[in-house]
Amino acid sequence: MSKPRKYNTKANERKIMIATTGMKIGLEVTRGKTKKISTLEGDDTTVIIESFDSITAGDGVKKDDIGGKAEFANQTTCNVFALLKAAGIPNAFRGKVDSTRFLADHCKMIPLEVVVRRVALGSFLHRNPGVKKGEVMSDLVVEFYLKTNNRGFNGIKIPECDDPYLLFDEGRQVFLLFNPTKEICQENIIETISSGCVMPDFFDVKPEMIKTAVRTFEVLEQAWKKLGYTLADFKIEFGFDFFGDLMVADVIDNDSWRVIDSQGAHLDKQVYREGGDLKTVKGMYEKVAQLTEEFAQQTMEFARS
Ligand code: AIR
Ligand code: ASP
Repeated sequence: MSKPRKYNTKANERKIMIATTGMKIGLEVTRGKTKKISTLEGDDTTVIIESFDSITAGDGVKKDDIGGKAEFANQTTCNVFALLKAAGIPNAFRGKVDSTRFLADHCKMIPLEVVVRRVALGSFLHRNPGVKKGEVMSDLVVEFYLKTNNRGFNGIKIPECDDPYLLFDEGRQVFLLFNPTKEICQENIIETISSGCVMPDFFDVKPEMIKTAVRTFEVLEQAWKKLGYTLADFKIEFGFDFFGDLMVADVIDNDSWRVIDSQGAHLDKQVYREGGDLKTVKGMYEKVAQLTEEFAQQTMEFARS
């Protein structure tokens, strides 16, 4: 077994665990399709993230409730972030509160989805028609998508699709947006927006985001490998904590990645996207929640190294 790398834990050491007894929920910060994020009364630096039983696909076109999913999602996220913390990857996770909720640093979120890929699957195949499904890439691919809402971003209308694929033109300090399901070429640019309207100092932060996204992927890839599975790809989100440090934030659960066995069978949301029955889907989420409990063991290995 290869020795895990050591990461800089400076940012993590600053974290203070807070007692959850007597904790009062404050205002709702945001609500997504599968979770809600609220502040704590009298504490601007902390949020509580609660998972729901809902599952969606295709930008919410397909939607169901699966009893128990909230617990599985919360358990998975807590296991994942505990491992990342042990590996020294700066992340917003503070600790599990109960079966469906955890505490995290209240971060100023960057409105981007960062996808890292080892195996060519999903939307990557649409954009790269020459690549074979399931091809393993020796160099990880890091991609960015703009998080949009109802086909818009900060008042800019983007009628073509939500969460467009994003390329950078650093010289002009702009983002070029594309429909993720179409080939990437000049004619297919759906919008050009100034990077400043997404984040003023984006190009200064971009290298650190890429480095952290790659490290995060490598840690989780290794963790899944030890259990006999392949982490094919994942989506993570970043934010800045109270101190202005860049953190992996939000959640990382079974909706966030593709995990496949040696036959290429999915343990993740792909089963739902492809029309699997809800009982089978629930079984997958439960299995992933249980499997990621093993990450705790690996957390110890990081602690010993
Ligand atoms: N993802 C993308 N948007 C939301 C999520 N959760 C994840 C998918 C997949 C990876 O990002 O679950 O693991 C790449 O998705 P796609 O569809 O671009 O191939
Ligand atoms: N996350 C998106 C949704 O929930 C797309 C997907 O995962 O398929 O609709």
